[in-house]
Amino acid sequence: MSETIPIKAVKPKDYDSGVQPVWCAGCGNYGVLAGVYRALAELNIDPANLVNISGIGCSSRLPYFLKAYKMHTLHGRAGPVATGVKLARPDLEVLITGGDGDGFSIGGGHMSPLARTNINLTYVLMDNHIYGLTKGQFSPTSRKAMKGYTTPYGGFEEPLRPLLYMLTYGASYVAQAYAGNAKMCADLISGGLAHKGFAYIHILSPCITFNKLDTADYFKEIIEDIPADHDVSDLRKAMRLIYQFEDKEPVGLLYKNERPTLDEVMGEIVQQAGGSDHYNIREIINLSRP
Ligand SMILES: Cc1ncc(C[n+]2csc(CCOP(=O)(O)OP(=O)(O)O)c2C)c(N)n1
Ligand code: SF4
Repeated sequence: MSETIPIKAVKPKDYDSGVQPVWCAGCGNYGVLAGVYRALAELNIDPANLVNISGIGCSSRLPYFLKAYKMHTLHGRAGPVATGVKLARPDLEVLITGGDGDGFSIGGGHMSPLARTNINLTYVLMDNHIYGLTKGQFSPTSRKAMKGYTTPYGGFEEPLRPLLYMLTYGASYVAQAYAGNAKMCADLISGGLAHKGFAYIHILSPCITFNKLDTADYFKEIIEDIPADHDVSDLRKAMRLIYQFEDKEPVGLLYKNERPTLDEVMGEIVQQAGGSDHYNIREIINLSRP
C-alpha cells in the first residue's frame, strides 16, 4: 500500500523572518519584499535551500527580512560572493537583492560576468534612481534634473539604461516591474527563479524620503505594459522595444532564452578531466619531479 505524503501548504508569510523592516513608511522596497515572499511561496522553495545575498544600501537590507540563509556583504560585491556560493553549492537557490548604486556604480564591473557566464541565479535590483541609505546622492540611473547632495545644480551624465546593459551582456532572462505592483513583481521574480540561467529583474522602487523628482506618481506615469504579442525569445526585438518606448519604461518580461549555465559548464569540465572528490594528489605532485 502506498503512503500519501502530506503536502505542506506554503504561504508568503512563511518566508517572513520576523525581523521588522527598517525602511521608511511608503518605501517602494516593501512591494518588492512582498513580491519576493509570494514568488518563493508560489514555487514552494524550502528556506533551507535558499541563500539571499546583498551588498550595501537600504535595498540591501532585504535579506534580514527573509527566512533563508543569507549574507549582507560589501557595497557592490553581492555578485562575486553569490557566484562563489552557487559554484560551491549548485543545488542551492541563490537570490541577489540590492540597489542601483550598489549594482551599477561600485558593482558595475561585477554585473557583466553574471550575465556573460549565465550563472544560474536570480538578481532582483531595486532602482530608486538615488542613493537612499547615504541620504540622497546622484546614482547611475538618476535623471539629470535631479538635484541631490552631490548635484545641487542637477547632474551632468545621462542616466544608464540597465535593461539594455543586461541584454547587451547576455543575461538570459530580463524583466522589469514597478514596486507598486507586487503581483507583477512576484510573477517576474518567480519566473526568474524558475529560469535556468542568469535572471535579472529590474524593479522601479520609489524612495519617498530623498527622491522628490522620481516619485511614485512619476513611476506610475512612465510605466507601460509590454505588449502581449511581444516575442520574448528575440533579443533584437527586446532591444528595439526599449528604444520604441522612448520616454516610457516597459514592464513585464522582455527577454528569455536557454543556454548552458556557468555551473553546468564547470561541472562538464570536471567530468571531462575525470575529476572526482577522491583524486590522487600524488599524481599532481609527481608532475613537478625532475
Ligand atoms: C566601499 C563603500 N563606498 C561607499 C559606501 C557608502 N554607501 C553605503 S550605501 C551606499 C549607496 C546606496 O545606494 P543604493 O545602492 O542605490 O541603495 P539604496 O540605499 O538606494 O537602496 C553607499 C555609497 C560604502 N558602504 N562602501
Ligand atoms: S531612504 Fe528611501 S530607499 Fe531608504 S528606506 Fe527610506 S524611502 Fe526607502
